[in-house]
Amino acid sequence: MVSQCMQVLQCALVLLLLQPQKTLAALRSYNLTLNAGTRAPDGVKREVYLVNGQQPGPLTEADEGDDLEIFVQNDLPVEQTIHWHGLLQRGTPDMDGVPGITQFPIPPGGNFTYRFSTGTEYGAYWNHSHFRAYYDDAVRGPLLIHPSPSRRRPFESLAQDSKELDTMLRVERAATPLLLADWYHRLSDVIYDEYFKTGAFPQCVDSLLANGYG
Ligand SMILES: *[C@@H]1O[C@H](CO)[C@@H](O)[C@H](O)[C@H]1NC(C)=O
Ligand SMILES: *[C@@H]1O[C@H](CO)[C@@H](O)[C@H](O)[C@H]1NC(C)=O
Ligand SMILES: CC(=O)N[C@H]1CO[C@H](CO)[C@@H](O)[C@@H]1O
Repeated sequence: MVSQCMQVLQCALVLLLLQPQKTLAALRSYNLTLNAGTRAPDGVKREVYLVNGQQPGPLTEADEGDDLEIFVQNDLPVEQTIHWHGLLQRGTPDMDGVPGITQFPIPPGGNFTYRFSTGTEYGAYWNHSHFRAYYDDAVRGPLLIHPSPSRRRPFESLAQDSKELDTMLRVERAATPLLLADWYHRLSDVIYDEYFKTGAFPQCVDSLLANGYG
């Protein structure tokens, strides 16, 4: 009996050790406040929608497997939802941020808390408003999920020694996402209305932004 128990314990221990190296998932909490403001990202002033007073919003980082809890306060005059582009939301489809499909839109003055795990997904993502075309008004931001240390990197074989590999891993961790975006000088609702009247989407944008600069 005792030896069976020991064996079971040993098996459990071996199984634990065989698991891919996994650090404990952390809970990362964020507060996003959406409101309207005036900015001139390419030199031309226009009304923009801001996330925590910025456009695009600040970089959000997490480690693979982390849980995210994001409180969104919508102080815009229009309805909103936030979509975590590319994340599969396995087990949490109601956190996908698609209005009319997975949730009611967040009304002006309302709030919503998104709770989900990054699961086994990692890499460079972005999050954006999923209501009408409001992400064109700058309701978007970069989301970087760092891969678990146990994952093999494609650049590993290029390193001559462990010191070089450490440097590469440090550089990977310090990467700065570059968000490129089409930019119009009018609010997306104005363009949206034109689109519904004419059936043609205006293909000529006024400028291009890189991390919010024209
Ligand atoms: C988010 O806002 C709530 C309510 O204002 C506050 O209690 C909480 O500490 C904030 N969380 C973060 C991560 O800033
Ligand atoms: C979020 O909205 C609910 C429902 O209107 C409200 O009861 C709650 O106080 C709001 N939470 C915060 C932190 O503003
Ligand atoms: C959790 C998360 O990714 N939050 C980011 C979503 O995008 C806004 C900008 O639109 C950032 O401010 C958030 O940090």
